[in-house]
Amino acid sequence: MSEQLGTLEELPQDYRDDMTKAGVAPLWPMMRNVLPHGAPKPVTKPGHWSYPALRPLLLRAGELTPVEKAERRVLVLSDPGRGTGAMQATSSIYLGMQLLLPGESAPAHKHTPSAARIIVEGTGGFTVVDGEKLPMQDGDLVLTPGGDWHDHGHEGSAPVVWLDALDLPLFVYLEGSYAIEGPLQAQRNRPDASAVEYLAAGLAPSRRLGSSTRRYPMMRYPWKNTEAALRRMAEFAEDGVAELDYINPETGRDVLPTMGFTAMMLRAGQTDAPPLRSASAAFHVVKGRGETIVDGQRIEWGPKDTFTAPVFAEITHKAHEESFLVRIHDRPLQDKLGYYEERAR
Ligand code: 1HN
Repeated sequence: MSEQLGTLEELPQDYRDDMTKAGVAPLWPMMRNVLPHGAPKPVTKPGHWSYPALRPLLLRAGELTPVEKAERRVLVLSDPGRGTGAMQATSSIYLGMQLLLPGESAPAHKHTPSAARIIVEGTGGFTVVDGEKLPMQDGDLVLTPGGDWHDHGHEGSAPVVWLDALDLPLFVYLEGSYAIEGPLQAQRNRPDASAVEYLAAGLAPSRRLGSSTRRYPMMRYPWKNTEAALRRMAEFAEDGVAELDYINPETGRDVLPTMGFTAMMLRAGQTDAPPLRSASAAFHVVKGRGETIVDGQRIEWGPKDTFTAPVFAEITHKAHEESFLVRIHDRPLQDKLGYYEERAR
């Protein structure tokens, strides 16, 4: 392994000028920037967005900007390492808090990035994805896979807020991000698949030769099921944390191509120090209070807060009361690229 690599300043000015004119640059002064030794050096810094701080700002957006002028009325959660306005919360994950007021609707579109939403507050909101009406209740996970038409509506009487997570940064990086707009969708007159075909774990509709399944058969994961499953698991988890991955019920695999979702329950007083992971992560607090140390930075969280951790972050959670968190991460992407990794603490 070579030690110090040569610098740009060591090179004669005329040579540097000639290289610039020719549109080339030497690799060696920049090599360590793109290929640090041992582990990545993330630009991403841990972030924390307290819901009590965001909520009034969102409601003000509701007064200032009609949904027609916004299409999606969202406050973007920018990675502190990249600065306010950055359209990403981690290397690969975009996060935003979206507000829909009673009677409003957000127009239909489809786009290349995939989205998922975790409902933060309010009742009566819904998303229509590919003609399926997906009601939104606190803590529900609702998918909007890339390429699927989606529009949002609100039949309730109080503001509805949800957290959007998209793999947008990847698509922007790939110069592959775009949307197509369309008319509001006709809704099939039936409950969503979580209440029809996939009511119980381990059971899926029987297929006959020639019948097909949808690529995304289940697009709403009701929180009440997740919480009940975590609670039961926690009863037998001894000192361990109860953690459940959201999966596609037909394939058993991740629910979206690049983003994964993992729900976790911590009992009051419980701590958890997961291995260092190559995936970046955002944590959304469905309920509870506690603190998490991310790379030495202490984050004191409460209900509906959101916080982030860069790749390979050292993370220690401590719940002050019984808590439920959903971790949004990019392990599915890293698995596909063949480099997902966990390191012991
Ligand atoms: C989008 O389509 C939604 O459909 C929300 O609700 C946030 C952020 C960037 C690009 C597309 C939505 C978005 C978005």
